[in-house]
Amino acid sequence: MAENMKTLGEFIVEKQLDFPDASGSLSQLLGAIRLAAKVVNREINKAGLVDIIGSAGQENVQGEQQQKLDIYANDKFKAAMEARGEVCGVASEEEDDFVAFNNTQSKNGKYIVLMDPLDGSSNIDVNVSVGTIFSIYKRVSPVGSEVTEADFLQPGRKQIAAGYVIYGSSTMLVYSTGNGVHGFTLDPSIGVFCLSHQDMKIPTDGKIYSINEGNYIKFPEGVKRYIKFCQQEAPEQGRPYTSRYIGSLVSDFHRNLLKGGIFIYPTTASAPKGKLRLLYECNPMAFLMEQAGGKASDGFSSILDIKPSELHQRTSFFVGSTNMVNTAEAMMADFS
Ligand code: AHM
Ligand code: MG
Repeated sequence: MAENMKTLGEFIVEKQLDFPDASGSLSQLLGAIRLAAKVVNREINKAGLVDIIGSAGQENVQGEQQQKLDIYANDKFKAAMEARGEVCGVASEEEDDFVAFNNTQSKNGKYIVLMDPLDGSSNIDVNVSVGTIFSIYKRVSPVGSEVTEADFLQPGRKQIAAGYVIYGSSTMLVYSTGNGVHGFTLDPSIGVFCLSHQDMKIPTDGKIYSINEGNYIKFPEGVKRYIKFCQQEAPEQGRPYTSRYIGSLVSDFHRNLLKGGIFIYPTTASAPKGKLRLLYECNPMAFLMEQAGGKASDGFSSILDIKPSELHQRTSFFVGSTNMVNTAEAMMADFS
């Protein structure tokens, strides 16, 4: 059968059949994410029309307040998860604290979800791709009780699934449950995600480096050396590399995953802990990258081994082709 004649829904069920004891609750949860992704995609596609059909702060034709898209995405993903009862709580980049779902079915849910509902949302105004990032863990608190902060502060290594949605020239959902990374492209004419990228693998070496070079003078010495290394003339090793930086993590990550490359958001003099959030952005991307055969680090050691101490914790982030991350780590070690 042609690859793209398989839907995300069918693929999830097929994978579940590999585990005869599976209850199907993870499949239900992925179904909730798939549904919310389609709803958010519909709104993002209309974003440029907002000034024409009514700007934020005004009421739309149904008398509902127009919401900022990141709040809208947060509400839709949260609602889709609460509706299924598989999830006992959610933590989101959009919320100060985690949200416990307190109905009886949800309290019996096995999973917690961490998400960045609309990453890179400042890019929407200029019609650049944005994304949703999600991360799924089994709770550590007893089933039936109210979810606790400890459920959310687990190291990334404990993730049982992670993924992202990229609202790009095509909308795609890319996810892993720990058995490879699989990508599905939304066919807007039928509203269905179709399998388009099975078992994605990042090349071990790449030729693209992605970093906000405007911050160069604030970077650690190891990062400055690595940038110079990327720019050096060494044709036999494929250098100078190409610089590509969209400023939308999901898009930069997705391109590098397909083509090979490294993305770096280091600590800077003005952001000494880095900018990106460990739980909502870096852990899920690190899980996917390792599943795709690449590497994710804070510059010195694996992102997935960090034991989080707070929900909105930040970290430096080096992610991409294994050999590129290794070289960057070596330079970080030399100048630390
Ligand atoms: P956000 O969560 O506030 O949208 O910020 C995260 C975004 C990432 O998508 C992107 O990699 C990064 O911020 C870009 O930051 P900068 O503009 O400092 O380069
Ligand atoms: Mg973000």
